[in-house]
This record gives sequence, structure tokens and C-alpha cells, in this order.
Amino acid sequence: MFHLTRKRALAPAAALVAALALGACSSDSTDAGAPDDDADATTLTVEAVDYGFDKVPDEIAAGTTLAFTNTSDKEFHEMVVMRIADGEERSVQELLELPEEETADIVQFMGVAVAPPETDGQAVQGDLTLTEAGRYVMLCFIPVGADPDMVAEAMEGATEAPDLGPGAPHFVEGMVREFTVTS
Ligand SMILES: [Cu+2]
Repeated sequence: MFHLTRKRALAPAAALVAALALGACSSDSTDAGAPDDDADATTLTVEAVDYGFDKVPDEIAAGTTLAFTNTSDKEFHEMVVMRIADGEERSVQELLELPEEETADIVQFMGVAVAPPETDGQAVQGDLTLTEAGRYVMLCFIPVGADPDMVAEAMEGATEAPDLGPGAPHFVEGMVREFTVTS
């Protein structure tokens, strides 16, 4: 059902365009130098806030492992990491508007980490060590205002069809961040 949630969230929605534009350029240039220390730069901890991913440089060295921590005191967050196919030049915003069947060959799921409020996250699927250079995007699909306990149950598969409420996915509110992995 975790997958279903994500697929539903990727459905076209005109209102996304403006919201996504807000999130796409929220990079913090003060962080840009961080991954240059090759010796120690093997783990990068991404901080989830309401609603965004902090501490994400524009460029990340290949071989870096992404860790995840949630600094929000109310929202459950996830970090779904996807790689965008080589040669693809459309923006993340444009890709999010495509029908699901068209994105299957363009966007490759890499891994996901999840974290309840004020908790360090854990990877629950895939591999968050990014070895291949290219364009990547991280997103959070949790609905705004969802009960963190219910989200946790849904993640564990304990609830068949969890009602996480009517909120828009967090990525609509800015929890979408593109970055580049460099070799
Ligand atoms: Cu979130």
C-alpha cells in the first residue's frame, strides 16, 4: 500500500506546478562545500522539516549514503529517492505531471527512509548509497496533517487501507528536492 500511496500522489494535478516551483529552488548555498571532504563525506544526513528537505547540497559525491532525520514535532516524514534517467532534460515539475505509465522508464526508485516526528529515520526499502552519477530527486508523499501513528502503522503494513486524511502530499508543500550525484 506504500506503493499505492506513492502512485496516487504521482497522478497529474494542475495545482502541483506552482507549489513544486517553490520547493525546487530552496537550496541553501551555505551547505554547498560540505561534500568536498572526500575522506569523511560518506554519509549525508538530510533533515526533514515542515515542509522541506534541509541540508541537501546541489551536488553529492558518488558513494555517499543518505541518512535521514525528522526535526518536525508533528508530522511523519519520508525521503523517497529516485534517479532520473540519463539524457532526460525535463524538470522535476514536468515529470511529476506525466501519466504514471510514462514515468516508469524515466524515474527509477532507489530507496526510502521514514521517520516519525523528532526521530532519526531508518531505510525501509532499497539502498540509499548513491553510487551512480546523475540527476536525482527526493520527495515525501505523506499527506499533510496525517496522524503519525497511523502513518507508522501503514508503513508496517498493519492497516489494510489506512485513512491518512485529505491532506495534499508533502511534496506539494515543498518536500521535493532535486540534486546531482557527481562521479
Ligand atoms: Cu513529509
